[in-house]
Amino acid sequence: LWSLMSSYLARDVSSIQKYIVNHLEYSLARTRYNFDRSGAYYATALSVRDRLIEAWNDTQQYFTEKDCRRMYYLSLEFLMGRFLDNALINLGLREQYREALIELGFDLDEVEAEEREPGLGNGGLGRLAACFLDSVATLNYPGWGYGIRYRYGMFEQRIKNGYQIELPDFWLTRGNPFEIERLDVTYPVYFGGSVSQFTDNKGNLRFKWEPAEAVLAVAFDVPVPGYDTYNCINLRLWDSKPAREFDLSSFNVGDYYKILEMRQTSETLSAVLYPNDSTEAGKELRLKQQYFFVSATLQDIIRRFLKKDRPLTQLAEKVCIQLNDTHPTIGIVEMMRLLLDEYALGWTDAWKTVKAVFSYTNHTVLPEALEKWPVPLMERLLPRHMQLIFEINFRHLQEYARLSNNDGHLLERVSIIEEGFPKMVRMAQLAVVGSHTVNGVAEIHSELVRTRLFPDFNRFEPKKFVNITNGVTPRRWILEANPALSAVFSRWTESDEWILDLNQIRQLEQYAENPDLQREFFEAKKENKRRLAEYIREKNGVHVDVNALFDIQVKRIHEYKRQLLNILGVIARYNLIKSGKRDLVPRVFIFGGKAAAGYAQAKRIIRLINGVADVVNNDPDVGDLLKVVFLENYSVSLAEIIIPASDISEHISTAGMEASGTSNMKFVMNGGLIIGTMDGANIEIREEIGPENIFIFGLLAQEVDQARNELKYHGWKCTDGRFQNALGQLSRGMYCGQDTFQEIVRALDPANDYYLISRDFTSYMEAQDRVDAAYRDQRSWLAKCIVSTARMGKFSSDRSIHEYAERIWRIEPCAYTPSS
Ligand code: DL6
Repeated sequence: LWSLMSSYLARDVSSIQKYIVNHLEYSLARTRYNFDRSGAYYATALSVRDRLIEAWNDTQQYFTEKDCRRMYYLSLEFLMGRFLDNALINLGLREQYREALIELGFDLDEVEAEEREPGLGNGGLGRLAACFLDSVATLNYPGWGYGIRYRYGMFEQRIKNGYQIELPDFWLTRGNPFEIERLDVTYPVYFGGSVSQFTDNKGNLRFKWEPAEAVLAVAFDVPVPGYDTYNCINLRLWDSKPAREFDLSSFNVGDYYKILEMRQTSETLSAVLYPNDSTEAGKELRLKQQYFFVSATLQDIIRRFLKKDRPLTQLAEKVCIQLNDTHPTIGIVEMMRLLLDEYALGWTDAWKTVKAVFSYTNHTVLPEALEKWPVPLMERLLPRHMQLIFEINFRHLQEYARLSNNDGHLLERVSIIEEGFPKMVRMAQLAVVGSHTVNGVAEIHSELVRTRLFPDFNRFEPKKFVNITNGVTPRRWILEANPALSAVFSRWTESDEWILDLNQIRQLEQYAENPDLQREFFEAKKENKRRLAEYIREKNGVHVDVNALFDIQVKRIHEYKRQLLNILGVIARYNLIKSGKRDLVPRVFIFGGKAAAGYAQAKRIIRLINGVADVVNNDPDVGDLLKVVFLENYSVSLAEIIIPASDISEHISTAGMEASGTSNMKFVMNGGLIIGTMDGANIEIREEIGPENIFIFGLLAQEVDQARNELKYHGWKCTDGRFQNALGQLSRGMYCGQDTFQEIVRALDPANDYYLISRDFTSYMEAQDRVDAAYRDQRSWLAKCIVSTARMGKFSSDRSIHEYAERIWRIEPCAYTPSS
């Protein structure tokens, strides 16, 4: 068997062709007469998957042999983007495949475009998880991702008459060639029922959960290859299927249709991804999803650990688990249940183990995004877990009572249970109590986590709180998205090392004024702008001039991200042109992003942007001086076209509200400058690239509270004529329908302007003037772009992952080489 299995797939072009054609014939059952582009995609993808499986098997076997300490990244979202291109790049086989396909009559880029992107995430948090997996694999760390295989990903956004329409995203219509269904890896997951007590044969009081419902979790594995390494790690996604356990009892009472109904309900469990930014509190299915995924994952982790004969008290020596936000926090309680009820550990040992295993990343300080679950719901769905939460809380409060000399107010704040009707379980408090380390995702955010979210915990356990600033993978976000600039990096650093060590591009800084490098930078940008302009022409039917300044804001539509401030600035610019001013820098404002389906105000903002686009783009007085474009259905693959084409991108959240942002990093790495507030990672980007290379405006986080008070109670009002003029136009319905403008104008009233748009408006416009002035001097602009890009090494996710590995996970690289 070994000799049959151990020959590796060849890497030469003609072998690759054979593999592709083999899949065409035997996996797809097609002939050369129906070898179309879609067939070419599937056959190519399956041939690549074979290689990934090869590397995956060897890597996993090696991790097992070495018995290395492993990290598991638990996340309800993984926004992976398309697989094929990324896999070919990481395997170092892109050119061979390109050639192989040419001879078969296909263009690799076109074949890659056949792939339907899995949208298994909302935005930054899910994309961060994907970047982290790329870095974990590349740096040879023994880690896995765990998540849910949603059958419906993030909805598909269409724009109809200026309004957002949501369509279901059934991304699996034609299957996913990059996953492996593991019918041999399944676990039952239980819900409901009751808890009974008994005394075991050692005289200890024990608890037994007798659930009322069962579903089966089935594993789907997605291999994640590292760049320039043989290591290939795993993203294990759970799908829900009906379990047979309770079928027989229903069958006995003759209710055949009830069985079928229950079976169908089980399948809906992993059906749909929930939005993260509308108030979804109390969604029963969401809580069930969280528990479903966590329960299957922990059973899987424990089974793997116990393959070697050893006690579970040693679990923390070999296993660490990172909670990506609070969504998987019920895992802390599930681990306690497993250790206490299934493996009969005592409380002290079990709790010590749990706290040594888990760590938690916080991704938001927005109060409305902090998860809470009603106690009655939790009692009904997970009765044993609710008992355990009360017990964990009781012991935690005893400890904090001792530490704080019985400070009642403090105890109320640190309690996992929030009093009220109904009582609520605070998942963030639970995550802090059950973890050994809590991290924020940028310096300012981690400071706010310490001082605003968890000041009492920070007072008594300051060492628990750390910062690890986010990062993004240069493989997808430079090498794959921007071949033109990648070539410039390699030429001017005389090597490809920057792909694995982004600090290498610092070498470009010394040539910032060099006309040759400037020309190459300029040409690369121009090529990327052309690509985007072509996309805009095709999708929106709008012609944009590639010599204009491309000003881009792409991210989820949310009031705190302030797309409204941007579009008010556009209106002011339009009015300036209408008043006869012609010597402006021509600009194209490009927007993209989805609004949560239930978030009415965000949807109105989309309507307004499209309304302004309609007026501006059709006004003959304006010409190429100003264009406005809203690109529908923003996604990872669209981001790969948009980001490399920016001259300026906007990261303009109300200070203190954006935890980090990660697109800000991608834009600067791709040779664009940014306009932004002192918020999230903008602050660290400014530190790295220098204040002279970033257009900062607006209030600081520490000024925000007072500014809100001034607006609400002390009559502060924006007297800027441009702002008032724009408001007047909105009120007259110049850009959009009545329902839209009324609510927007109301939100901009000083009494309601929570996001401080009116307050930051003038400062924003001044910053935009500085952008115009800087852009006019193209040589100095290019020098700024070069210097900024060259200084972005810190923001590689490789740096973030090294920090996590060293400071939180304490794991070591474990690289497999095929000859070893
Ligand atoms: O850390 C990744 C990403 C940050 O860059 C964004 O600033 C932040 O808004 C986002 N947070 C979330 C939180 N969602 N929930 N719940 O998506 O995380």
